[in-house]
Amino acid sequence: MKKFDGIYTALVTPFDQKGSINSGAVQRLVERNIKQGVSGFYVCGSTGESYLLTKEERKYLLEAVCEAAGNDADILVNVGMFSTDYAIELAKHAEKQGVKAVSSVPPFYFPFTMEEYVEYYSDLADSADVPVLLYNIPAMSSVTFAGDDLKRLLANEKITGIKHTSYDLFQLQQLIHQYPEKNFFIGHDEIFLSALAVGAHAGIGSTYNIMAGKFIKIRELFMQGKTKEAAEVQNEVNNVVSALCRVGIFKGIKEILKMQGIDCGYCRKPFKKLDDTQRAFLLETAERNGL
Ligand code: NAY
Repeated sequence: MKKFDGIYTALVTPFDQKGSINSGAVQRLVERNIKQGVSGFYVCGSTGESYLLTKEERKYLLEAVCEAAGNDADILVNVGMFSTDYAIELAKHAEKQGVKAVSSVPPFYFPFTMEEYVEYYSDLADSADVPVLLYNIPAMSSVTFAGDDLKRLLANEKITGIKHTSYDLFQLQQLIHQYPEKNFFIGHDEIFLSALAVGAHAGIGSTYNIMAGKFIKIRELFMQGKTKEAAEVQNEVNNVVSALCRVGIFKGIKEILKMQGIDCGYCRKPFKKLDDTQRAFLLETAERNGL
């Protein structure tokens, strides 16, 4: 089983002025992140506005990212939506693109039973020859994987890990200890250092788009035992995350990317554009924290 290590940028989806996917910007963003030292990319996540994309756009975006990354990065992709068939179609497409794993949010909107979620993930695991990562994001999905349900899910050899987008570090620590052979990605950038301290080896994050170098530095300092210095870099990260949370994370990341020279357009409606006050506050915070 592949063990994932390092940081994986949850890519934004760049749009051009007409609102179509901008493959040139995809390429620039992917190349810049690879130069900064990321291990790979997480495509079509929440950050990628995947639920505002059509199925064809999701496939096109994945193909553009795979082409831009070549053999220089691992590609992971979220295939989740409402239905099993939809996710299976995307998983089969992803397998053909050579991704290293597919992940999926639990099917949402309808309140499915845990039995149904468990069957969903085993259907997905059976559908394509590619490892599956569970996506634990209770704040958005209202589903928390734990206890015996998780045991059943992780007993499936093709389910090789979890993207843990939760602030519950107690649960993360226990899981890492109980399932040493599986992969655990921390999905909240603001607790990246804390997650390393409880044994996480990898992260998937939206703010890596704009500051991958800071996360790589945190990891390096942590591995050298320099936790005080690592905490200082995490503090800079958190000042930016805090400003992003105030104005809207994905919209804000796209504004900062524009400031950094990679125009990724605006998030799709119903997201609104930042107003001038929000933009000035965000960019000033970003600059003050070394971006
Ligand atoms: C996704 O699907 O793109 C992710 O989950 C990436 C991880 C991000 N989670 C969410 C829900 O946005 O980077 C985090 C998050 O934006 C950051 O920690 C701020 O809370």
